[in-house]
Amino acid sequence: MTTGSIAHPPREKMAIDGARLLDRIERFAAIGRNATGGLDRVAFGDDDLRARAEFLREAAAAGLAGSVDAAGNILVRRPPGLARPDLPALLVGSHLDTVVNGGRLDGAYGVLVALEILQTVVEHGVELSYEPVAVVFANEEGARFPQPFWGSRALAGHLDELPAEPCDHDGAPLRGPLARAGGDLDRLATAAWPPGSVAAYLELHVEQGPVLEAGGERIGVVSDITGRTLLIAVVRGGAGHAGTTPMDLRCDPLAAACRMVLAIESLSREQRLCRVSTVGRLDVRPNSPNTIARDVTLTIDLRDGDPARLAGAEQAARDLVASIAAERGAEAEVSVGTRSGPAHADAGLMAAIAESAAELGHAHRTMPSGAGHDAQIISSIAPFGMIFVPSVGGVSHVPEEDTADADLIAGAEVLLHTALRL
Ligand code: HGY
Ligand code: MN
Ligand code: MN
Repeated sequence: MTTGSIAHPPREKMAIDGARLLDRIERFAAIGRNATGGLDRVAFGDDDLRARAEFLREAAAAGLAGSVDAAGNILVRRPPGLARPDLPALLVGSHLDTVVNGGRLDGAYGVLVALEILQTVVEHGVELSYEPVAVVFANEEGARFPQPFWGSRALAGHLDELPAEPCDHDGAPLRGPLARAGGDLDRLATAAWPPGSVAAYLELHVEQGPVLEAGGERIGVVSDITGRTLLIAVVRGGAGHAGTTPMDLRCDPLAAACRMVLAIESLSREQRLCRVSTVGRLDVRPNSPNTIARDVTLTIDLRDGDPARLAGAEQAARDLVASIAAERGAEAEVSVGTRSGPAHADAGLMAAIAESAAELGHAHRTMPSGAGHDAQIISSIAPFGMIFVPSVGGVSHVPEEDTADADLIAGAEVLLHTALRL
């Protein structure tokens, strides 16, 4: 993407309202906070709905125009009379939903900066080369409804990658909760943006890893986003009494699943078939101390920057589930939760981010993302740029997730200057 800006106040005169941003971050950090300080704001749950409503209230109070599309994505635009719908959009955003017991910044930071940027542009009477639109993508994490990147897939028109009747891990349908959020499963196709309508997508996010903190840089210029495959394996055995069923007559799916967990870890740790491999969720039924389990569901999260390695790791995972189940006389079936290919950031946007960081005096480095992001889905319809700020201790998806205020503000300033460059 080439950069070239039209006339507006000099960049050095433009600044976000840092106090306003930090205040919003703290207020949203309280929505869905649990007793241990983590956030349980899983997509389309009550707390997610509260955060979404609050975001729309903040946008309205700032004189901006908020709306919700059929996928449940929130879109915020400049008010009528100012907005230029004839221009391609500069989409800026992230997500508000969290994992279970997650952190206050993963996603929320990016959407609150997007709101701040839009408000700042309007307050300064700035005209950009593209129409700025803030976006809150629905269900990025897939923590309850295992269709991660739900909203960005719909906006990008990837409806073939979404189940017709999505359900959560317990089989509860998405239809109702989506409607409560303002979406409409029957009109999902209307959420797709026409080709050419998005000039670029920018996302600001906490790094969620240790690289920037260890290197002493304040800004990460993301070059690539990892590919990710999420498989759902169901292992079925024979439930029974833990005290009376002889060991040689058992078909214990939980014991089989435990062997699968270690074998999945080995795919990356020992065999190096992919960069990382994780079983993060195990659902045991009936999950009773003195009952041999009837069936077990496990999630298999595989990641790598190379699609061929990812495909090889997926086949190896399928093979090990089948062989361990067969050894134990259990049945097993594996389905795909999601597959998202690796994505490369746009070189022009990377350069604009790096120039903005340098102009603002922030040390920066180019780096890949081991986490998945909506940007990799949007990359199929528009060039993307992604900015990281350091994560304290390199941790995320935990209550301890944190970033220094100065870094939070620096990231927002770099994003603003990047948008002004386009
Ligand atoms: O799982 C991920 O990489 C991201 O946090 N959704
Ligand atoms: Mn996350
Ligand atoms: Mn995220």
